[in-house]
Amino acid sequence: MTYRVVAKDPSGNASAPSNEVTAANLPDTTPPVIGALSLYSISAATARLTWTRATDAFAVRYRVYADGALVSTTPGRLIKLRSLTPATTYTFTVVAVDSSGNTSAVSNAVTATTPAKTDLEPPSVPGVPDIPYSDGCAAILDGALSTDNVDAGTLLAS
Ligand SMILES: [Ca+2]
Ligand SMILES: [Ca+2]
Repeated sequence: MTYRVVAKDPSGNASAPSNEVTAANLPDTTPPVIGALSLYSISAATARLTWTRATDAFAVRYRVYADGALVSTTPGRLIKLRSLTPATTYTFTVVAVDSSGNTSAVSNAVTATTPAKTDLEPPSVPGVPDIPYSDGCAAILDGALSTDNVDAGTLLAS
């Protein structure tokens, strides 16, 4: 595509056009520079990782690795990994990839050990549900809560 610039004064008088310049759509061949990876929190089964923004002129996504295996790809800078094994040491790294597929160097490695699982007691068996309303397609279940020794607030029905 070619461009010229024309100047106009407040009275509407226009200059002659400038010389012409041509802008090519240059491919992005510059890889991103990865930011610093750090551990935000860890539990027996989960780890939250965060990192500073990679520098690149174009949109980057981040590939997150645990022990060298790709576990997630995200455009954000914070991730929660699930399904980790308790009492296990992991080494996490992240790589930035720009929209042209150029990859950064591997970030600093963060090594962390998940704690042993301490809550070994399952929630109580839910009570028999009351069904105060049913139209054949949907039913409302009532009065069938479980209790748990650690956190009843996160119980999930299934
Ligand atoms: Ca780039
Ligand atoms: Ca429990």
